[in-house]
Amino acid sequence: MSRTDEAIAILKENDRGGFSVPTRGLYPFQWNWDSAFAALGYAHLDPTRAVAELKTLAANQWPDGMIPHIIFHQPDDGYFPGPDVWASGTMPPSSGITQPPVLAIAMERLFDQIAEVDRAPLMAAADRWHAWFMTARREGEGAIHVVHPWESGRDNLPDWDEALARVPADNVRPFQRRDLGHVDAAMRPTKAQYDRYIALVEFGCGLSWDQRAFGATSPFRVADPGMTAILIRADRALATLATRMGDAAMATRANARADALKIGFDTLWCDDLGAHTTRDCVTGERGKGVSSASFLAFLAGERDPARTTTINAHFDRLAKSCRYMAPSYDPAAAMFDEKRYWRGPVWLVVNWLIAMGYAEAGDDTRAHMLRRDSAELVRTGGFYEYFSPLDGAALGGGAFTWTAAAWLDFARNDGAD
Ligand code: 9WN
Repeated sequence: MSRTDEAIAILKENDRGGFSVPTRGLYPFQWNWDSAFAALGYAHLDPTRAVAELKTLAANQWPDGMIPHIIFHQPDDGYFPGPDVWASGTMPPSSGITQPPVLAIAMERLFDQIAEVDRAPLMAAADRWHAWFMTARREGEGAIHVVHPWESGRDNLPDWDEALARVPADNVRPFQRRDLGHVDAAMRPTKAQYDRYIALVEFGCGLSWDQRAFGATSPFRVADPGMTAILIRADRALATLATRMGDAAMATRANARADALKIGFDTLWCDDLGAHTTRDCVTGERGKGVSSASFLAFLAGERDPARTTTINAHFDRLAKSCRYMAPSYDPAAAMFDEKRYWRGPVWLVVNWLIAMGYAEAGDDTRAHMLRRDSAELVRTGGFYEYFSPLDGAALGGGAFTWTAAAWLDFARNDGAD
């Protein structure tokens, strides 16, 4: 079977009818940014199914505008924390945090391919969600902050460590992790981190999931270049679609948010590091190292020549020290861990977004390098969740939806199949 046939089989296997699961067993529900990427994969088999994925996501928008990070369509005790722990009161149940808003980026691509979609409801949902970020996850004129590491999608990134360590976790109700029944503990977050992940869920519950209050008072509030860059690009996508539909008011709103957020994104520039990095909203502490989110600057519209030079110097340095780009964290940093989730491994969906930014900035060389390395990882390792940047070892869950989608939509364009 070719890798393309395998990717198609994985998408079909993980299709639950109108939504997909990231992988069987480890993640048995619908995840937010996974679904946006999955849609771009389904577009290669069945564009109507692709749009259905986005519609299901949008249909589960909260009244306040948030689109939750997990939608628990059916019961499954193979994952923790389940709906009883989140207790958010929605039907179907959903988690009380969000995830990177890739939705509108996927819409921009999909709507080009399918003429007959009813675009307005999907666009209205994205518009409300993007507006929600500006009030529930932003301080002053700053960047977007996350209130939980899971919200960033890059769960155990070293940049969250200090802020997470401050989260009180002594009174967390006892719980049993399920992830370790599926994946080697050396590839997953630690117990101390999980205790705090759950403490933050309990904190949100204690606020009855009032998202403005959560955004303003969570003991974990960290401004994130990754989330901010993706939202900026998503708002540009929405503005493009709105202009095409003749909805000038929506286009103006989306562009105004993106312009404001670009200024917020600029505040995450760190001269000492020569890259954008996180800022702890509570202490002002900056992230210490270069992460894959640093290379999302071009997706956010970074075009300053001096900054571009230093970001690219980091990129080229990492490319020399890694067999495969892009590691989720700088291998030269003490906190780098080749196998542990977001502390080192390569994730194809992040490569996809970084490459999009590079291509839009006119840097086809680096965009191609990301595509080539992604293709090579799948060709040799298969459709795993993440990969070692040093030797390409395939890690985490197997038969992964977004890795299959990334192959179909992004990596195989390298001609490697
Ligand atoms: C928590 C589904 C998700 C991804 C995230 C990834 C991982 C969940 C977990 O899996 O997170 O949301 O339980 O580890 O970090 O990016 O969306 O694939």
